[in-house]
Amino acid sequence: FDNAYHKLMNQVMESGTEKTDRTNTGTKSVFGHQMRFDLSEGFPLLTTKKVSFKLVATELIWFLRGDTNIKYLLQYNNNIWNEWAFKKYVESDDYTGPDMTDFGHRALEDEAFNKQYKAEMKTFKEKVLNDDDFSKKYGTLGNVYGKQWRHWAGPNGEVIDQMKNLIDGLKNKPDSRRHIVSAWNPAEIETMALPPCHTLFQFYVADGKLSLQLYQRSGDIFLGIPFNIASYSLLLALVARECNLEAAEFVHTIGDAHIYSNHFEAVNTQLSRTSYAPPELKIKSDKSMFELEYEDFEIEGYESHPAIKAPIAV
Ligand code: THF
Repeated sequence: FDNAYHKLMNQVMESGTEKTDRTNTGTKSVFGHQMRFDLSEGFPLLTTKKVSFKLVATELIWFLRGDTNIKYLLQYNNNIWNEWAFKKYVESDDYTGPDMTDFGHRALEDEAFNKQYKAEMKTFKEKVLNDDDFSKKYGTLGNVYGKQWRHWAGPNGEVIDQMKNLIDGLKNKPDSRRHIVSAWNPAEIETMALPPCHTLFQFYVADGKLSLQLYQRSGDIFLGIPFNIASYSLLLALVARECNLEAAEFVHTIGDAHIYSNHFEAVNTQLSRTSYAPPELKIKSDKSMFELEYEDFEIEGYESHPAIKAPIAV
């Protein structure tokens, strides 16, 4: 599994095009890349750096619950979406602390500012966790994944549960070519903290086996992609289990596949490492996929190189 990912890192490092981006960090990128992961060979949690299965699983459960508020993630000490909620708060009229404009870059360059930022972020997290009114207002990321997957707003006020429709479709019409869930809702892009990177996914049934392909419009190769591979592989395993099918391939198609310029060193470190055998996923419950909790999952035999720290571009 690591090989497919290393090939992508290598390709972008060697022949990617330099490009500026929304976050003003600078990237090297390629357009249009595909990787395939066969789940019968194990679970694709990368081994050439430690990837937190807990963060991946709690984020996916959060999507599946239809939740868009980071409070749930914070309860599991999952901080991967904090910056986007924090950004909305510090840009609002309710925020009266020190100026946090462009906090992502300034925290990296200015140690005094970084201290202030960390203190403000800590207060923000505590308020999201403990103050219900605050959490309702500023813990939410708007109409992101969970909303679109489970509660897409139809034109006449009806609510479309794309995940339930997907499961029904897979059970009743496995050969259909319409097993699609879209997070890209053009009418609601403006109301999202970040337009969805995982734009659309499709399932495919053949010979009693289930495959899943994701179209990801934009992929942060070093920080995001290892999460995305594990997350959609977990989704494939859950949907297969729900429909009594065997999980076959996760096909990962990426539009703008980029490495941020401040990740180059981290990427080279990872490229110098040799992979281990992949772990196995265990689900220790009979509950439906919509009721599963993080505690119901176990990842067995995960041997990996140490984590590699790198800054997230906001
Ligand atoms: N924005 C950017 N620039 N990259 C992304 O990957 C990304 N996401 C989500 C939304 N916006 C994005 C957020 N997902 C990490 C991983 C996934 C994220 C955000 C952050 C991250 O920092 N991972 C660290 C560990 C963090 C920790 O331990 O708390 C890592 O080393 O893997 C793509 O979906």
